[in-house]
Amino acid sequence: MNTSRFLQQITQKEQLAILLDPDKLQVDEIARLIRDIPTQTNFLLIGGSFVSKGKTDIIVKEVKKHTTLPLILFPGDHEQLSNHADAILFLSLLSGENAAFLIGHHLKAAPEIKKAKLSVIPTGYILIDGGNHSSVAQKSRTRPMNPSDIEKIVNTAITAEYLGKQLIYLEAGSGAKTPVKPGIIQEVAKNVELPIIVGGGLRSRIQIQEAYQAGADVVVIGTAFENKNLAL
Ligand code: 1GP
Repeated sequence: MNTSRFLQQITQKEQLAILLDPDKLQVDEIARLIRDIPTQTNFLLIGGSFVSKGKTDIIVKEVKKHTTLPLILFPGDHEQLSNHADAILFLSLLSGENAAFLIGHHLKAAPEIKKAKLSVIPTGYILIDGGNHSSVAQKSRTRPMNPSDIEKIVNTAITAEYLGKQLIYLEAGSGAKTPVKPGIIQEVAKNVELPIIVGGGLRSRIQIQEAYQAGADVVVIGTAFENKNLAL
């Protein structure tokens, strides 16, 4: 499917994405895991900060056997690719100034992505402090943005739009103590035209509803699903 149609499909109002981290999964548990995916789920993200080479493709192939949900790569680096996925979030970590995460991994991955014919979704990825030392911060060696500095967060999102990104991902980090606050989502939504994904630390129905009401088009749940702790 072409990228803009795909993007439209996955960012319709109030979408729910479940994140699977290949690093934490074994092939023989995938069938059961897929059965546990909430019926409201619109698509799956697959990725993590620390995934060994080749594991992503193994897990993607297995997941595809058990579900027809769209499957989108959410890679922590250039090695987390699979030509069996439907699309890839081509993430630029705009909250930090580590060149490897702004263009480095991208350059290494581009020829493989081209061959794989994935839909590529240019995504402005913004890490906001969620109260713990997130794996994204560790892996990228960048500092998250201060949630109190809403102006800078909004300006980063506006910059993402001007850079031609097609999606904004507001990330509090996996297992965040404090998810991205509705006030931040609201200000970003007010100032950019792009669809917004929000993830990190969301675990309750109320938090998810608040994120949607504030302007999130997509909410991502990883840890709460893994821990069977998701209260929808
Ligand atoms: C992490 O935004 C995702 O990259 C999901 O976070 O694991 O805390 O749900 P959680």
